[in-house]
Amino acid sequence: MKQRKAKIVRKTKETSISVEINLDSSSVVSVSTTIGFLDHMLELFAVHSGIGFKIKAFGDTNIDDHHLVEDSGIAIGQALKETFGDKRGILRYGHFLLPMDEALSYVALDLSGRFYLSYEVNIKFQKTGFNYDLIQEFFYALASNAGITLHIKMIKGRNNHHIAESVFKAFGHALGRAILYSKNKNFVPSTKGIL
Ligand SMILES: [Mn+2]
Repeated sequence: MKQRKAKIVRKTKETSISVEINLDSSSVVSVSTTIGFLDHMLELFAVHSGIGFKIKAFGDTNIDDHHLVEDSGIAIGQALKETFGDKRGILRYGHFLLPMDEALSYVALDLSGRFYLSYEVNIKFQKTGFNYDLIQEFFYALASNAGITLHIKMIKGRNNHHIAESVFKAFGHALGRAILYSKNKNFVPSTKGIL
């Protein structure tokens, strides 16, 4: 069977991003965005989803991290959409409840082709370090470009880093399940016959 892979190169005046995704190979994970925290989260996502994932990104982080985080989400979403293809034979749905020490998050998703984001993650504002508010921007950009119905809910948590990890890992596991092949490889998993 043909491998489901895609490469997206996206350049604007603000950022420059190259993303490669291979749903059928987990052998390559390479992450470099110049934002240490984003690298950490994307690596967790990639390893826990079990997909092949490469990203090289840089941009106007002298302003702040907003453009680069959002544009990375856009490029990853575009690459995912291309790898999904006609979604023939896949499970389509995935969900996962993931503990990270005291933090616990739940992600449920549908590779429906329709975008929806429900994001209920209560991360406290902190003055220094990564702006955790951007995580929502990232998932909005990713899900809207990939056509994913995505529900992300933090059940509990205290430490911001742990909460963020639980969200990215849960997303990885949920996506890793949705892209798996079902028993009937010729079946598009919709009563409409198309996704
Ligand atoms: Mn960590």
